[in-house]
Amino acid sequence: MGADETARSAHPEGIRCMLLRGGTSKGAFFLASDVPADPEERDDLMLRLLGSPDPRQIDGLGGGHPLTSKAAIVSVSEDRDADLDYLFLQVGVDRATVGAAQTCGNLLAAVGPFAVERGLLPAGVDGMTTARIRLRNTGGVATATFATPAGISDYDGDVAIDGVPGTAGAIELRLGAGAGPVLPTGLAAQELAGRRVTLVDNGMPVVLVDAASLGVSGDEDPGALEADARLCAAVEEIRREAGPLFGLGDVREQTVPKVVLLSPPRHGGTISTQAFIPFRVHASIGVLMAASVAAGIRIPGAVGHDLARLPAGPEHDIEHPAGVLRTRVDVSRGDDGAWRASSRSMRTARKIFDGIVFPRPRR
Ligand code: NQM
Repeated sequence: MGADETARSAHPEGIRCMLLRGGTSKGAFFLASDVPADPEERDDLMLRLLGSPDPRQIDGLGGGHPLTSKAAIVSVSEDRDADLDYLFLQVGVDRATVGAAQTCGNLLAAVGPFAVERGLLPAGVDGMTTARIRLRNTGGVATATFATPAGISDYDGDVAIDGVPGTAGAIELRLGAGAGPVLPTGLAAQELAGRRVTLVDNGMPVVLVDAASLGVSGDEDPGALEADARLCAAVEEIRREAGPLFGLGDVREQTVPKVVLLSPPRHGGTISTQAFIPFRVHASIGVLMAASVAAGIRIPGAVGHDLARLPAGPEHDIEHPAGVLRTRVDVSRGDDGAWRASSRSMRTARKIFDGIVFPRPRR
């Protein structure tokens, strides 16, 4: 390879990478020490590794959908309260964007097993390992517990999650109530872009809207919702007004907040959802999105409170286009009047490949 060509590809020897499914998403996992520390260089590399921008991501690892166009960067944490640092990157599919404004609860499920594989975290002595994971995107700390028999990550098991064929080993994810108030504006409901909405954040900033108020039933196929230009415009108008109220500023190029359309449960669950993430409709629902929905609908006066069949206990069955996501969410109101919540969810993960990935050359 000539000097010019080496400069263009910048990484002729490739980058160490593990592709893992985490929950209902799939992403490329890297050690922080294997990728550039400079955010601009790192993001450019991610676009070239995943094959963006291109609707099919034909020249890279991405799968042509936001749920399969993700990356995770993991390192040992310097924070006393955490074992690992996890930076999530949402790589645009047909846009040359790399977003760090949100975390991803689905890929979070694979962070612990990946860290054990790479020797960042010792496996627990009793065949189970618990990792405290700092979510570098949002600042919180999550706890993941997963099986490591014989000291290695074991993905096998008999747990099925809707949206993923077959079964795998359980990974329990917990997020504490510490992060901040669940209602960022302090209001259970308010009007945005002419619609009654609730802004809620229990791990993921989400806007709750009654599907009927947007003229849909909420039972449509995700593809049909994406094809409804009038609906997409109304959702995006709400989202852009909500962004600054979450403290996110101008969110036109960001993937948060998400907008979740709510309707009454149809399959014996708590509530039915369709999540705009935000330019496509989720094939199921994100873990932290589900936790945020569950926290929001428990609050009297919030959008969805009257649509839901609320359980007596904390287990909420959030219905989505591929089935149901069960999340345990405790919500309480403090002496200061602010609502706080925590969540516990079960996910699975699987190692798909471990090797060297070669970035597309710089153009
Ligand atoms: O909400 C999709 C996903 C997510 C986010 C997205 C997530 C979560 O399902 O916890 O995991 O936000 O685009 O992976």
